[in-house]
Amino acid sequence: MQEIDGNIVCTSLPYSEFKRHEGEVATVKGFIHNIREMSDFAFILLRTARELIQCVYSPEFSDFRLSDKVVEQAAAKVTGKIVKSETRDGSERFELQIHNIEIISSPAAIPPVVISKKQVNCDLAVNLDNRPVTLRNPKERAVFKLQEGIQRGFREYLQGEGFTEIHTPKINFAGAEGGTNVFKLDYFGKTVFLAQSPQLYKQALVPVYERVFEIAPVFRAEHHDTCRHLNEYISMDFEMGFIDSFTDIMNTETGVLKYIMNLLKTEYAAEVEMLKADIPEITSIPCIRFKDAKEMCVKKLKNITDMKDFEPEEEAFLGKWAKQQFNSDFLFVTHYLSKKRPFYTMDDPEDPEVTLSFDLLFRGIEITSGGQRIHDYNMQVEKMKRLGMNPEEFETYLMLHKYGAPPHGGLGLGLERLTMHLLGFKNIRNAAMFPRDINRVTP
Ligand code: AMO
Repeated sequence: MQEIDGNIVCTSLPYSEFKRHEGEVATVKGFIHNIREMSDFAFILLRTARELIQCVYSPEFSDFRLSDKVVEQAAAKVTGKIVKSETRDGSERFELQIHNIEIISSPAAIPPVVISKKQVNCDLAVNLDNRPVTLRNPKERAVFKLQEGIQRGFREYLQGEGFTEIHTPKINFAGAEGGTNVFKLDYFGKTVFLAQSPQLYKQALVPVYERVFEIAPVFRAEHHDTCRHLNEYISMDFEMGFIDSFTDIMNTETGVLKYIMNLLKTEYAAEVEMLKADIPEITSIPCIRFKDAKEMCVKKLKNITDMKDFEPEEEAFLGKWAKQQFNSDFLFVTHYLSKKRPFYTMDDPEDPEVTLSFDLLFRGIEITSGGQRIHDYNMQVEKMKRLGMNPEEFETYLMLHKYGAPPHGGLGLGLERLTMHLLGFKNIRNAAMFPRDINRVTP
């Protein structure tokens, strides 16, 4: 913010500053979001980076005359006096009494979807087809501002705990998690894969930095079209060395989530309020073993056939159970079956049928997988062979184990999944800025 001849000039004078500058003249740059013309005056809402500023036009206090250039979505420089007014319920509000509007840039067409109302009222598909425009709607953009807060919280908390931020390659010679859901790519005549996760690299960096984290896109060639799967999503991963138990990872995740929720309540309060986000209170997160959770699901739900993993309805049931029993929106499920976890997962020495792993359910849906990894070279090679894998294909991954690794573990947390359930969305696409699914690669 600059002051020139007593006139405050800024691209976006935050509304919180208006009170302090009452009676002064300010110039604010933004987009004309909405115009409501009355008989002898008009309300013009100016959309700045994070707010809507109410501006009032009247020939009484302006030499300027509204013209057909003053239209919605025009980029404008509005100069006016900051004055106090009242909202309908009688509370204090500040607005700009327009002295002048300078149009900086004019749109060539009117938007294909109405974006100047409180929310975008159209089909999700139409909303997504027009994303560059619909994201201008304050409620739509608030979703991704809040998402920024989640990533910021993840980063800030982990940095405070001595983690180093890393970036690992997304074009890889081998798919990290294995299985069939990898995208193949022709790489100068060679077949390579898009990263399903940073798994193998984040582990390789444990002997380097001890504690690392990454926030980055990952790619999953999911062939099904569901409300909770994307083909590209943002994975928030961390990996930590010298752990005493896999519960160290769960404790770190609890700390991360508490920090994130607190940050959202404080620094993203406007978005939380606008989106009516239901921010959970976290004290501690209850835990249940997979076996016990499965037994409970089988007793309470009908037609459970898969005894090795959970169906979505079982997760939903467990979510409700955690709420009733512990008043918790979160539930850790631990000790998943060895058969169902990836090759790098550490088996429980007390019962090798199960692993030292966990998932975190949030309001009845999985948002995280994690666990302790194998750090011993012979143990890892032996497990790969047992699973029919060829250790020679993982030579660079196995350097981690061969040249000395500490006990370590980590997790992957799906950003869109967490956002979706914080905001009560039925479809994960609402929580993805430019979603990629089986039918959508644009815009
Ligand atoms: P996993 O494959 O379970 O584990 O993924 C971790 C978390 O990522 C999210 N997620 C998805 N979100 C949107 N669309 C998808 N298709 C999708 N698939 C997964 C979920 C899930 O809990 N390497 C391990 C993590 C680790 O052990 O560190 C992994 O990627 O929120």
